[in-house]
Amino acid sequence: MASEAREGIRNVAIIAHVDHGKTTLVDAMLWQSGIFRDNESVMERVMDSIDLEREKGITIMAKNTAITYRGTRINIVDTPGHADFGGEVERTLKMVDGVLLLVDASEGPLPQTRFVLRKALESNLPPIVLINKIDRPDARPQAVLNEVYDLFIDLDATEDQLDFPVLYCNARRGTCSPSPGGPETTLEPLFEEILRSVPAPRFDPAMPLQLLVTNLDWDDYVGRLAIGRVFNGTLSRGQDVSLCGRDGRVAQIRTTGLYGYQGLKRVEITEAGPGDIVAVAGLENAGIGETLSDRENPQALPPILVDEPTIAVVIGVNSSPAAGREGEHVTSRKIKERLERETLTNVSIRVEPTDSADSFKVSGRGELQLAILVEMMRREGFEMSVGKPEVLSREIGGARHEPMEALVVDCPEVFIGVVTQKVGMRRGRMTKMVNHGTGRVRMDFRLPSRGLIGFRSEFLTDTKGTGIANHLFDGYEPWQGEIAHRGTGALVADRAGRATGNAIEHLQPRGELFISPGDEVYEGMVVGENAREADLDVNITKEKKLTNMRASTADEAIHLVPPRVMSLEQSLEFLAEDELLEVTPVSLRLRKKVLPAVKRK
Ligand SMILES: Nc1nc2c(ncn2[C@@H]2O[C@H](COP(=O)(O)OP(=O)(O)OP(=O)(O)O)[C@@H](O)[C@H]2O)c(=O)[nH]1
Ligand SMILES: [Mg+2]
Repeated sequence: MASEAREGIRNVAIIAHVDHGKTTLVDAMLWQSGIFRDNESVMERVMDSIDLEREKGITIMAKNTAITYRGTRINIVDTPGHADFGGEVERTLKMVDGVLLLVDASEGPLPQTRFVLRKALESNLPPIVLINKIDRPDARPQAVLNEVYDLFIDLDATEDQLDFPVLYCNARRGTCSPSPGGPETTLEPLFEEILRSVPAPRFDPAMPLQLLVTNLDWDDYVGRLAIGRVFNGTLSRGQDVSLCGRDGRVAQIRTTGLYGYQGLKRVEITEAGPGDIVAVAGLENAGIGETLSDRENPQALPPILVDEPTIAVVIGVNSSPAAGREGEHVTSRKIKERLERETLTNVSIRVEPTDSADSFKVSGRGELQLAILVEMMRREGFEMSVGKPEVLSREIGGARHEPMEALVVDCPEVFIGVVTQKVGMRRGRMTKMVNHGTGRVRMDFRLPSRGLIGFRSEFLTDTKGTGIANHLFDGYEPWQGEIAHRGTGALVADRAGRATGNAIEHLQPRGELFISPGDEVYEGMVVGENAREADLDVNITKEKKLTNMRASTADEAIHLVPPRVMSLEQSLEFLAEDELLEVTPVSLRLRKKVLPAVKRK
C-alpha cells in the first residue's frame, strides 16, 4: 500500500472535448510560470509541435511539460481531444493524480467530455472544472455548469467527486475568475487550486523502483526515450535496471540518460523519485505499458489496458503501374517494419497479417487516426495502397455484433429534417432533441459506426457548413442490417495515357472528375464519380478529332469544371469495396483493385 506522500510535486492532465482550449491553456500556464522571457517570441499552441498537429489545428499526441509554482513542480500533460486519439488520454491518466476538465462555455459537455471524464472518475482522479472561452458572445456558463453536474451524476460520480472546484477561464487571454462575470485575474487561482485539490504523489517506501512507460519519444543525440512516471523507488542515470515486458519477459538493461522537463525543454537530471515524470535513454526496446524496475527484484506494474479498436483498413504495397516513381519506401518489408514500429508507440493500433504477404490489416479507433498514420507514412517517403475502412464486428453469444456510436449533432433548426433523414438512412435512431431556443438544436443519435463512414462530408454539405457533429464509440449491438454506402459508380480510365481537355469536357456531364488535362492515368484508375450507380469505363485520353472545317475560335474554347480534389480522409471515405487508394508522397490516386477492364466484367 502506498503510504507516503512526496510533497513538492503535482501531476495533472488537461482533458476535454476537441477544440475546447486545452493546448491554449497550457500556453498561458507556461507564460505565467515565467518559463519564457517577456520579449521571447513563442508560437501559439506551442505544445502542438508535430507538423500535422499545426496543419490540422488539433493535438494528436499527448505531451508533457513542467512548471514551478511557489516552489512546487507541476507536471502538466496536454492530451488530444479528438475521439480517435482516446487511447492517448487513457494512458496519460496513468501518470497523473488529478485532471483539469475543460468545457467550452458555449458548446457545453460533448461526447469526448463524457469519455475523458468517465476515464478520470474510474481512475479516482479529482477533477478541477474549467468553464473556458467565457469571452464567447454566445457563452452560457451557468447552463453549461449545470450540464457538467448532470454529466457527473450520469457517470455515477461519488459525493466527493461531485464537490469539484470550478473556475471560469479565458485561456486565450490567460485569465480566470471564480464566478461567471466576476473579476478576472491571472491564472494564479488555478495554480492555487492545483496545489490544493490535486494530491501530492503517494508511494510505498518498501517497494523497489517502478517506472511505468506511458510514452515514447526520439532524440537525435541519444535515440529512443521512454517517458513515464516513477511510482516507487528512485532511478539514477546509468543505473542497471530490469525491463518487465507486457508479455511477462524480463530484460536486463542499463539506462544511459535521465531527463526531466522544464517548460518545453528536456533537462538532464541525476536522480528521479516517486511522482517524477521523466524520460529515460538507453532502453532501445522499451514499449508502452512496460515497467522499468529493480535489477534484483523486478516488480511489474499492472499493464495499461485501452479500449479495443473499432475500425480497420488494409494497407499494402502499391501495385499500380505508377508504383515506385514517387516514393522511397515501397516494399512490403519496409511497410511491415514501419507498421510494427507504430504499434510500439501507439497502444490503440493493431497490425495483423492478411492472406497476402503484401498487405496488412491495421486496426484503430477511428478513420482519422488511421488517416493520420497513412499521412505520416507518406511524409516519411512511403508508397502504399489503402483499402476501404471497415468496422470490426464481433461474435457475442454466437451472434454478430457491431460497434455503435453516440452521435451528437448541433445545427440550425431548418436542417432538422435533412439531418434526421440522413442519419435514419444510416440506421441511426434519435435518442434526444434539445432546442436551446437560439435557432439551433442539439440532437442525440445512436447509430452503427459503419454509418459514420462518409457521413461527415455529406453532413457539412447538407447543413451548408453550419452543423457540428461529434461522435463517440458506445458499445456493441447486434448487426443492424445493410447500409447503402456510395450511391454512385466510378468513371474508370480504360487505357493508359494523359488526360485531355477534350475528353474531360465530354465526360463532365456524366459526373464529377478528379483529374485535370495532362494528368497521367492508367487503365483501371478512377478518374471521376459517375452520377449513375454503375461504373463506367471511359477514354479520358481522347484527342479532339481534326476536321476539315475550322470552327470559329469561340467554339473552340473549352469549358472545364475544376476537378474535385479530395483529401486523404475524403478519399478513404469515398472508396468502394472493390477500390483502393494509391498513396505516395506526392499523389493520391483512386483505382479499381482489378485494373484490366476485361477482368472486372
Ligand atoms: N474565444 C476564445 N477562444 C479560445 C479560448 N481558448 C482557446 N480558444 C481557441 O479555441 C481553438 C482551439 O484551441 P486549442 O487550444 O487548440 O484546443 P484543444 O482543446 O487543445 O484542441 P485539441 O487538442 O485538438 O482537442 C483555438 O482557435 C483557440 O484560439 C478562449 O478562452 N476564448
Ligand atoms: Mg490541443
